[in-house]
Amino acid sequence: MKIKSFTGKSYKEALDLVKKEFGPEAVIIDTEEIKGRECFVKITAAIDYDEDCNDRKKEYFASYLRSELEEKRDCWSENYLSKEIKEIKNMLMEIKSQGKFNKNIQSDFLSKVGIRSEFISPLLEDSGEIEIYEKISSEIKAGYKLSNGKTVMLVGPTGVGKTTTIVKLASFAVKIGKKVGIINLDSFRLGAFEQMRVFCQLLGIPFCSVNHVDEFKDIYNDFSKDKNIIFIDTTGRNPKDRKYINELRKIKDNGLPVEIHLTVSLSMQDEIFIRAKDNYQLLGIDYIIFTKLDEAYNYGSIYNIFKGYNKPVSYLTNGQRIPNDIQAVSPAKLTNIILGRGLIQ
Ligand SMILES: Nc1nc2c(ncn2[C@@H]2O[C@H](COP(=O)(O)OP(=O)(O)O)[C@@H](O)[C@H]2O)c(=O)[nH]1
Ligand SMILES: [Mg+2]
Repeated sequence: MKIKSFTGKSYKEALDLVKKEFGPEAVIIDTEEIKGRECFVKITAAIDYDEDCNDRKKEYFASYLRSELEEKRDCWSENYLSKEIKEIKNMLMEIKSQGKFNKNIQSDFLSKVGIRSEFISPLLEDSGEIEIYEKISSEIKAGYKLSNGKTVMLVGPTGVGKTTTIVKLASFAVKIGKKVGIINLDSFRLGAFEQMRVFCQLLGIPFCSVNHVDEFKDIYNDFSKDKNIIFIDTTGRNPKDRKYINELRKIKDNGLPVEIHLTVSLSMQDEIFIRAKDNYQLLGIDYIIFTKLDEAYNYGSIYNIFKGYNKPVSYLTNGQRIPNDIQAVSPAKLTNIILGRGLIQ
């Protein structure tokens, strides 16, 4: 309990002083009017005041503040602030590099589908995923129609599937009512002639063999007279063999209306065909056929080789079944295949 007297010129003035110091809880104990030269009023008031309790409260509050400050002290330290600023900076950098980040993902994706590194950067320039698709599909040329008057010659290394592809195409042409003939220039390889002869017998397709390119023109003119479409199967020899390339060249040099389809197997490294480009181009490649898609893990090589030769893709083959495993495709479908999003059925 605390007791104190307050004096004022009037009762009100003294009471105001009581209220001010003791608050509304104050209890008036005594009031006295003191008269003299000047009159004043003395009020004695008391308040229930637990000093100890107040001190405990103060101490509790002070320790609470101390612990709060202790806890937050790190927050205001220079290290803490610079760490925070660094984190914000990193976040901003990450947002800024989001574009670059996406580019890395796209670049990884394109190399996974087998597109060579030299072709990846141009595809990524100002490109999102849709733009990459659009760039490839607007760039790549594909599609072919077997029609009357065509002479289709397949060239390419041994074992890529030239003979098999010709048999597939010839059977298809027969099926749609075309008069077809096959000329074999593959007599160099033991058994190649026999293989083709058996196929032609089975399919009822006229067949002839040319042993030397110099005889070709005369035999061709005679053989093609009553036919709509002629297929020429060639020896698969090493494209580095310039003599072989020069021999084959004579066929086109003779002015015959021959379309040359370079046959590329996806089960072989595209490097082989890219390095052989100069030699094959001497032949005057008109189209590219990609074979053995069923044996490939990715299809980016189609784009790589297209970029090397810049010739339309006439056919894709995806198996050994004759005549089913072959088809011509549109640029859109081929782009999906290259990007691993669509498969040839
Ligand atoms: N898996 C698969 N094998 C094929 C394909 N095309 C051809 N082949 C096979 O490849 C091998 C060589 O084919 P061939 O036509 O003799 O090749 P060529 O030497 O270029 O005439 C044969 O066993 C064919 O059955 C294809 O698209 N997929
Ligand atoms: Mg062959």
